[in-house]
Amino acid sequence: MNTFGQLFRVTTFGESHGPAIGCVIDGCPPGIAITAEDFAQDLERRATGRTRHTSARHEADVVEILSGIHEGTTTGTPIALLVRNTDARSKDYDRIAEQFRPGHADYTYWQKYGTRDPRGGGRSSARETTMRVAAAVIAKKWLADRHDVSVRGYLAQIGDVVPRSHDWSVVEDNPFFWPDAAQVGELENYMDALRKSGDSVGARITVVADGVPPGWGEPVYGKLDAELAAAMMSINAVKGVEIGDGFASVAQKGSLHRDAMTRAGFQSNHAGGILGGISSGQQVVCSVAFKPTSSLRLPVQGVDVHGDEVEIVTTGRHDPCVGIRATPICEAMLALVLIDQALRHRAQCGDVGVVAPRIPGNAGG
Ligand code: EPS
Repeated sequence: MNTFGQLFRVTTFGESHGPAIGCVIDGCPPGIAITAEDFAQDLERRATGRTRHTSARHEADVVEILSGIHEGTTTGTPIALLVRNTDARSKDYDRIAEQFRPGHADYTYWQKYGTRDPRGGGRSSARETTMRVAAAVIAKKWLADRHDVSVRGYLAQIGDVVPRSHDWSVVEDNPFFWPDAAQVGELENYMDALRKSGDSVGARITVVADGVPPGWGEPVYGKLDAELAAAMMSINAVKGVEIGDGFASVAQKGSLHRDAMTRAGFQSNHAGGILGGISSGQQVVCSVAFKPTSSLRLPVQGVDVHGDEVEIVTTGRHDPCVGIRATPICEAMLALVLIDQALRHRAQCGDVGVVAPRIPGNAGG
């Protein structure tokens, strides 16, 4: 399945080392103003090769609009977007074409399909996330224009390093999307040492949506939190998703976890803005755990396609921490879930309108 969403449906296609990757968005509302610049900004935030801390592969990542946008406005017809691959170096994969990198999808793709495109991991490459980010540029624009909803995120942990303070205004000023400017030097040193060691490390991303009105999300099988979990889990290397306090809720008492309500607003946001699968009007808060990437130059015991035991060494251009550039990807999945749920809510409950009393959703995450 390469399609995501029910009413705002995104289908992505393409491999990391093929001629191009792309997507088709069906069900996009008409009248959204979109410029090439809108795509460029978010694609640049996600791209490799922009700092020494990510893969050195330098893709131009220019979006070509093939259909569905006329004179800077969506027309309501299918939107087709294309990004050409310009810096694939397939010979890097000659050596491991017949091997399964431990911890990688190489083995499971082989077991499922009986064949695979080994160049850059083919379809299992993080390169596929480019098109999610591109599609979400349109989703973010609609959410902002129609509902004043904004989506943003930051790197909340890398290895065992956590931010000592939180300032949204510095997140976009450093290559890590890190909210504590005083720690950026420490992170640079951490990443330099990690890269030299040949190893990789995991990370946690937190994404939030502000301004989501109460009512988005379907209460049983299409819960907003369930769809967020599925959306985040569909990103390469993701191993965990939390909504609000997530796994910390296990150790909490109900008297702490419930978010008290007054006419002036909610008093806390342990729930992460979702109750019973439906948005409460508070900030929607989602945290995502990324595993350490598996393509390492450090040797590891493995098996090849002939069933022989081999020592596997992966050279080439790889991310020592895929979480470093995952903030825009998690934002994208949050935006895609929200636009789809908003359109579904409009379809079924658009006539209901605002119901009293409406408690201000002013407590942060
Ligand atoms: C990736 C390996 C590297 C990354 C790639 C993801 O590329 P290559 O396949 O050429 O070795 O650069 O990410 C991108 C190209 C991208 O745009 O995100 C991997 O193993 O997943």
